[in-house]
Amino acid sequence: MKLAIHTTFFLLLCGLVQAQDNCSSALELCSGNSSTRTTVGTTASGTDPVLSCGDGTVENSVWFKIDAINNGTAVVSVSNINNNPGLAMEIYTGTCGSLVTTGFCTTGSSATAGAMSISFPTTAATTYYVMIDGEGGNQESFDIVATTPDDAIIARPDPNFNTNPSYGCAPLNVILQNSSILHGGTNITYSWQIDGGGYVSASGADTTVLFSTVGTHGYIANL
Ligand SMILES: [Ca+2]
Repeated sequence: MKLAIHTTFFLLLCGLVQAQDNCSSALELCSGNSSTRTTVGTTASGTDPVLSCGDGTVENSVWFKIDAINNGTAVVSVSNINNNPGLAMEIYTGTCGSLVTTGFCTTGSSATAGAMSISFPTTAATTYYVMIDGEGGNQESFDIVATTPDDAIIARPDPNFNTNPSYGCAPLNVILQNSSILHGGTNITYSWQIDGGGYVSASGADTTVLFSTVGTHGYIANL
């Protein structure tokens, strides 16, 4: 008798991003993970750096950060800016309270089709802080996303795994071989769900399962 192995995936990383009022609580922009945020109700902080463009005054900042994993290019795009004077955006390095501008600063409003974007070079293992500020105290929601054309910033893994063997006689030991491609990140854990049961944590990226019953079996890998 043969066992047929059926594989499926489920992947979860990069939780919802929530904009934060202060640099110290800036939340990660994971590549390609678009989020709707707002400057409504946010404030300026004494630790906010100088705004180098637009009205030059920080009024109601919200904070994000981007972790570079390679030298390359990062792009931060903000859209759905419905008001005028709209929003300003600047990119910094360093640590909160003593940030240094990268020199990249721009503004966007309803007069710029509701969009603004900055493309900047990254250095591996560097954290970049992104400040979004309401021009003239403008309070409104916006969409923000960071992307990279060359694997420069932290991103979701590309999930994949192989089954070895994919069929055989019962009882059958099957190695679930993880072959996911990671794009940065820390504390990554792996777990497996077999035939709709509970998730079982793996000690590493791979795991071995003994199948005793004949039929088609399903796996879900959770990163
Ligand atoms: Ca703020």
